[in-house]
Amino acid sequence: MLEETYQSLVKRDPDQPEFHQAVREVLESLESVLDKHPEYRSARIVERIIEPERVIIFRVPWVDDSGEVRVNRGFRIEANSAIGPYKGGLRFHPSVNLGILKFLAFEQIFKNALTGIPMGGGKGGSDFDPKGKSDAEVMRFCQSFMMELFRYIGPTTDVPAGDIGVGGREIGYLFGTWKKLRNQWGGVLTGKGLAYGGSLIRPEATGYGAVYFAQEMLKTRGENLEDKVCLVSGSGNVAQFAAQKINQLGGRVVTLSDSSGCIYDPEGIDHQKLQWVMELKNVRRGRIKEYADKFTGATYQEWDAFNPPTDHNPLWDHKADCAFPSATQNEINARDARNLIKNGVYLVSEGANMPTVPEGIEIFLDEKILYGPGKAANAGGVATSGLEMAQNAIFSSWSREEVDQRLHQIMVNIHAQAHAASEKYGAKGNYVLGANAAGFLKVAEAMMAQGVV
Ligand code: NDP
Ligand code: 2IT
Repeated sequence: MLEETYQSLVKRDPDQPEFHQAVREVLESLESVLDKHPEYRSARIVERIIEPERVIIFRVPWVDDSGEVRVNRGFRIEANSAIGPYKGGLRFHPSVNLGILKFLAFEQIFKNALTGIPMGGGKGGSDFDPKGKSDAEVMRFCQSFMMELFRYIGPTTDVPAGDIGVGGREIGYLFGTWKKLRNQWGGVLTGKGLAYGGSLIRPEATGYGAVYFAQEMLKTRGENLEDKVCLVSGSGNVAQFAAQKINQLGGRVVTLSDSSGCIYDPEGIDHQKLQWVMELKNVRRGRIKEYADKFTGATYQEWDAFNPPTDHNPLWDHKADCAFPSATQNEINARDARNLIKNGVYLVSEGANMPTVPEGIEIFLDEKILYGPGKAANAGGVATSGLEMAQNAIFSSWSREEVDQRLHQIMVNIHAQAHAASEKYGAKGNYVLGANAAGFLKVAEAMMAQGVV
């Protein structure tokens, strides 16, 4: 039955491989859940969840600094609103297409359910590449993007946030345009600056959350992060704050990357070096390559941005204990997964969305390492977006300590839920099955209560 559902999805949208991949992983987890809940089969809950409630595609014209008119494509996938307003990030990257955003929106449904905050699933973005663009160009693009998107979003309807290529700068421009068009202030976007309704800890939340999730997994074996050697990929928002939290907890981060290549620093990317990386990536918008020129003992390996390593990714081929993939989807292939195991890695906590290919996941599960899939491990970002929405709704703001403590508790709860569900459905310690089952059950229950809508 689920195989049939999957095949009809592939037939309907043959050109969306990432979406197929994300759906397949969830369907594989659901057999035993649906055996216990035949009512979900007859109500076609699965078929309804995999079909987005609404897909919006629009033209985004803008004028570059030399006066040329450019045209990009904008998207918003409103995947599921059973438990709350659509919620999920915006991605600006040349690789963005409908299939990639549908996979992200689909994962977001379950991730958001796991946070315990009433948020439905959504995702959006554009094939616009902010890299190499001036601030003025990025602003004009964001204004044009919002001139269309504003019709569909609102603080209790659909609340976008950041993702790859969308950080504080972009959220600021998007928010300013929405406010002007609506003549209204509202918590319609999260990841806002502190000066205009943002939440403390939101920038840190995804990376910190992935590390809190790792701590919980380690606890099940009576261990912690002290002295653990950690591989982190990416050097953007998630990677930076995952590295910061690992350092705070006594671990040693030895790698970072961007779409051009990766660096390896066996002595560790300590607090001071990380501050330098943050300035490099967030202020100067430079390349990670410069790290190896700046710090002796570090090495750099280049790859082609539009032809990233398909054979294997050298970042995953170093001796280590833990890995925190925090760049993008499918950045760990089967060979990388085997290299990780061979080099001693026994914990993988995914800061990125779907960074491991299905064969890689199989290897991690077969080897019984501590493997935290993205929809559980990186849920701290959207959870703290939920906390930002709550603060906006009551026109208040909480202290750093308060938000961090709530984030920590949410990650502890997500771990506990995923662990408990894995046990209940006969695969103790399999967080893939646990997270998929626990997230699905919440959404399914809400959908059953609301009838066929
Ligand atoms: P950023 O844009 O801040 O950073 C992305 C990093 O990954 C950059 O270093 C970028 O390199 C690198 N990267 C992007 N695309 C590729 C690619 N195709 N190949 C190799 N490297 C690439 O994004 P975030 O840190 O926010 O997002 C990273 C991951 O975390 C994504 O999978 C995202 O979906 C996920 N995530 C983000 C959350 C958030 O709150 N921001 C929440 C949950 C998950 P370069 O500088 O060259 O572009
Ligand atoms: O993938 C994700 O969870 C995000 N990019 C964050 C979404 C959000 O609404 O904060």
